[in-house]
Amino acid sequence: MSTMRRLNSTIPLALCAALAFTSTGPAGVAHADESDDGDLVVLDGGFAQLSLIGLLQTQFVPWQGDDALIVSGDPADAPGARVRRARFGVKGWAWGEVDWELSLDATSEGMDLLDAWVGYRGLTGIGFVIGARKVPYSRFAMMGAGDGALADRPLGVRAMAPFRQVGLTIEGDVGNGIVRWALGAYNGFSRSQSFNQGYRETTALEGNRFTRLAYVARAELAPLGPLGDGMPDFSRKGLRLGVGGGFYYDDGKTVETLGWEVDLLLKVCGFHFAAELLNDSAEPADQPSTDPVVPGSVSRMALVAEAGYLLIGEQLGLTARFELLDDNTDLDNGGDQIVVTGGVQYYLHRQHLKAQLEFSHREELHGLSLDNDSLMLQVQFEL
Ligand SMILES: [Ca+2]
Ligand SMILES: [Ca+2]
Repeated sequence: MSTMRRLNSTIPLALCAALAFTSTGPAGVAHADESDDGDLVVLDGGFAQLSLIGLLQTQFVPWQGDDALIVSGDPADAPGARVRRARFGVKGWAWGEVDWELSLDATSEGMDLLDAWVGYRGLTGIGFVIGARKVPYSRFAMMGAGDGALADRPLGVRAMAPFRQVGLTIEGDVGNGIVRWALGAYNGFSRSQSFNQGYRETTALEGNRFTRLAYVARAELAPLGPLGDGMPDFSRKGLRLGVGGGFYYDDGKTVETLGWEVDLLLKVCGFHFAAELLNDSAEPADQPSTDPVVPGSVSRMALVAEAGYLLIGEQLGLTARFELLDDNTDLDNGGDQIVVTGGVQYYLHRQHLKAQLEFSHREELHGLSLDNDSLMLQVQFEL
């Protein structure tokens, strides 16, 4: 919750003041207006409160290399414009003990169910959530698609983290959010053919069909108080630190996958630093060990580090990201990549209305070198 921003450490505040002075000048307004962070449209019906949610992201790619492709994680198949995300829905509370969310996401085929869940919060320190939503695994994955500093999540996270599934989550917190934990059981995950396309998301309406269940757990620590929603540090408060770790086991019928991740998020005085290491290994569920047709086990990893700073008040930001991708740790091939992305962000109303211009370079460490760098402008409106 964005309103829970009380705990501060006082020592870094002096540093904050110094940074704010150098970045905005004597007349600069470094203090954030927290009212811009909440939902834009909130209706209160007494027993229930309801917020409209919506996300519209349009991308313009004036230039990119000839080898860049969406299936490979690049912004487009050819220079031009693309609606990256068009989403609409509602979320809210009822009777002070139930929260819920129902939203749709535009796809090439029409509209797909995105989030569809209800949570029971009637007990202190523990909650139960049923339905389709993101599984509690990766910090980058769980952060809202419109809440990053760069236009999209890291390639490594999109390739490695499971996102939404239908299932049951039990989650809780200790010490007013200093420790948070979550665990759950979900319909099994299903990977796309392409490494960069990662896990498929919604089989919400069809239910579980080709897999068994997947189990996910996550814990995170925020010893210096809440970090606030999203990646950029609009609040410009003193040092806040979050460390987390996630684990999943996907008990597939043909492939069993075990994944783990660790992550870090640090915010201070308009600066943010985020890092995440994701690892998984998949192996055939049944082991006819001598059959050469059955693919052997495969291990993958991705390392992400991102740093950004709000240069002017809460309007102009600079962010850079480094990624190391490895889609098979036993092979040296084109799947071993370094990706460097850098960009400038202009926020008119924080995450509600912003424009992001960024350049991405992908370096294939082995094998064929691909012409897949890209330049992209994204404009976002979020309710
Ligand atoms: Ca490799
Ligand atoms: Ca390249």
